[in-house]
Formats: sequence, structure tokens, C-alpha cells
Amino acid sequence: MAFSSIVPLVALALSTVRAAPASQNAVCSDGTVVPDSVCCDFIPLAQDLTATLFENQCGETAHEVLRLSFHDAIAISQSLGPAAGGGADGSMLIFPDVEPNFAANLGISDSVNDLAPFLASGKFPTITAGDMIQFGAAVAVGLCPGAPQLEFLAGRPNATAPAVDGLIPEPQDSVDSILARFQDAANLTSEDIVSLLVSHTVARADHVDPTLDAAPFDSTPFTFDTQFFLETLLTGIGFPGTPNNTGEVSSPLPLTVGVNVGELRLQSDFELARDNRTACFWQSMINEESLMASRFQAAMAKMAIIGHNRADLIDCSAVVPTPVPSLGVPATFPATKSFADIQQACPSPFPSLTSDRAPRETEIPHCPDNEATCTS
Ligand code: HEM
Ligand SMILES: [Ca+2]
Repeated sequence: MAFSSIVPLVALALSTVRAAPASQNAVCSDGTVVPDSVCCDFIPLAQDLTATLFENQCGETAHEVLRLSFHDAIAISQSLGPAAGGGADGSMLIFPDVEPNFAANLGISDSVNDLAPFLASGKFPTITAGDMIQFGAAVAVGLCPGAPQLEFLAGRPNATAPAVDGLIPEPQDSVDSILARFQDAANLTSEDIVSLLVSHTVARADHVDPTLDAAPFDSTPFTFDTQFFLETLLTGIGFPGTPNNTGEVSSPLPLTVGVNVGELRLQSDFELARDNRTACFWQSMINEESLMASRFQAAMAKMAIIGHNRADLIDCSAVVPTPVPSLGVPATFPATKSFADIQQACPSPFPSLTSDRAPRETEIPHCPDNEATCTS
């Protein structure tokens, strides 16, 4: 019964494959249909990264590779010209002693050191440094519940020179300068910027407050949910570690207990949440997880090919692993918070949300899956 019911589906799938022009498609050994056989080389890379580097989790190493994809791609400037940097060209991996040493890239060498062995292994000879970074980010983000399946285009030529210093936005930068930097890099708009900042839903800072290890930007740093956009609008009450580090402002959930570090708020996220050019788009993300995911997907598709022509690349999106599903948890005011704590900057109605009724501020677990100890 079950067998007979799937036969027409199989027949349909085969006929679909046959109907496509034979010269255009290839079928990888696992059956994935791709426009070019070069895409198939990314399938074992995805498996290797998932198992050995990310350990199947939306943890520290996954977060760091996502950040690396941004820092590689944004290092380009229309006003300074091509010598300033090549965008998503893998320059971080090819010249690991240059860009990773810039102050704005503090901490990025962890992800460079994580990916370098995969590049040097000889197991993936067709994969360039720029492709490795952007593909790595697509694999990483797919491990975070609620994330979209990112587009992945292959074929970025290897960087021939590192980028210059000064092109990476920093948390102490003004909104004016952040908007100008993304515009100068690749004509990215204020909506693109907010859409890219969705990544801060799965992010923690190691270097903003040097006394803290992994200070999260929202209360769910292992979940690709909309809490980040909600929590950045709450009134700040304190600091998870030492106060007033450069680029840091007070946080609404600063409770630190041992390795469970309280929320840290970047000045840039605080300002972008409240600036009249970005506040309404920011607020519109709250409790709209699938809208947020699709906006992130679209903005990442732009970011991942900065410095390249789309037409020169091969669409290997079919080899990006299917993301883990959303947890389906609605946005919630964290314990001790309510709408009264929201610093609303957009005149549109604020979404109606439930509250965590716990009487005290909850600790944000340091480890994914609530493990007692973790390496990531
Ligand atoms: C206005 C632009 C941005 C600024 C000022 C900014 C700033 C920062 C800072 C200061 C950190 C903490 C680094 C540390 O101390 O360890 C961080 C972490 C992170 N950022 Fe951003 N960021 C920006 C945009 C982006 C974008 C566009 C992406 C990706 C598309 C991104 C992804 C991440 C991720 C994933 C982390 C967490 C890394 C980890 O947990 O180890 N950021 N960002
Ligand atoms: Ca989150």
C-alpha cells in the first residue's frame, strides 16, 4: 500500500529530472539535483562542518562562522576603490595574519582557525576560501531552530590581497556612520542592515566586556527567534559584567550567575532599534519569526556575493542542508518585564505578547540544550 502510493511520486521526480536540459543539470551521489557537478563537492563539506566543527549545534563555533561571513563580505568600499578590499573573497582565510588583527575583528581569528584546516585538508580541492566562508555560514545558521535555508552561490575567486582596516562597523559607531558604511560597501539599505542584524539573535560577545565569556545579545542565543528585536527595546537596568565598556550600553537582563552570563547590549543595536530610520522595520520583526527569517535570507543572499557578479556564480543552494525546524515559541516578555518596559520608537501598534510570569529574572544558560558543561 505504502509502496504503491510512492511510485507515482518517484516516477514524477524522474520525469522532472529528465525533462530538464541534460547539459545543465547534474545529480550528486546522494541524489541531489544541481545545476553543475561542482556543487556536489559541498555535500561532504556540509557533513564534515556539521559533525566535527559545529557538533550539530547552534553553538559558539556556528555563531562565529556566521560573524566571519559578515566581516569577510563587508570589507569592500566603492569610495576607496578595489584596492581597499574584495568583499566576500575569503581574504580572512588567505591572509590570516592581516585582517583578523584589526581591532574591529577581535575574536574573528577563532573562526578563521576553525575553517583553515578544512581549506588545507586537501579534501575539498575545488572549494575556494570565499566559498568556504559563505557556505560555512549557511550550514551554521541552519543549525539554529527557526533559521531559513540560505541561498548559496559557488565560484568566488580567491582573494589576491587583504582588505584595509576601517571597513568593519563597530558597536560604538553612530547610526549615520553605520548606514553610510553599508551603503559604501554594497548599496545596502537601512532595511538590509536590520535584516542582517537578525544574526544577533544567535550571538554572544567575548570581547566587548573582556571580563565576560559569551555574553548573549538576547535571552535565547541558540534559537533563531525574534527575542532579539523585542529585548533590544526594553529599558536598560544594568550591566552583565563591568559597566560602560566601549560600544556597550545598559542591558535589561544583566543577571550573571557563574558561567551563565547576563544579556549584553551593543550601543549600535540600541540606537538602530530607536532611530527613526530603522525603528519601524526593527519593531516589525517582533513575533514575526517566518517574516524575519525570509528577510534575513534575502539580505544574506545580497551580502554573500558582495564583490562578485551574480551571473558569474553557480547556484548551489540545493546542497545547503535543510535547517532544523523552528521551536514554534512565540515572542515573550522575559520574566520581570512587560510592555511597560518597552521604549517604543515606532508609532505603529506594538504586538500583543505573553509574559514569562516567573517572579525573578531568569538566568540565560551558557550551554546549548541546557547541558551542564559545554565546549561551545
Ligand atoms: C552594525 C553592524 C554590526 C555591528 C556593530 C556588530 C557588532 C558585533 C559585536 C561587537 C559583536 C561581539 C563580538 C565579540 O565581542 O565577541 C558581534 C557579534 C556577532 N555578530 Fe555582529 N555586528 C554587526 C552586524 C552583524 C552582521 C551583519 C552579522 C551577520 C550577518 C553579524 C553577526 C554576528 C554574530 C553571529 C556574532 C556572534 C559571534 C559569537 O557569538 O561568537 N553582526 N557583532
Ligand atoms: Ca535568540
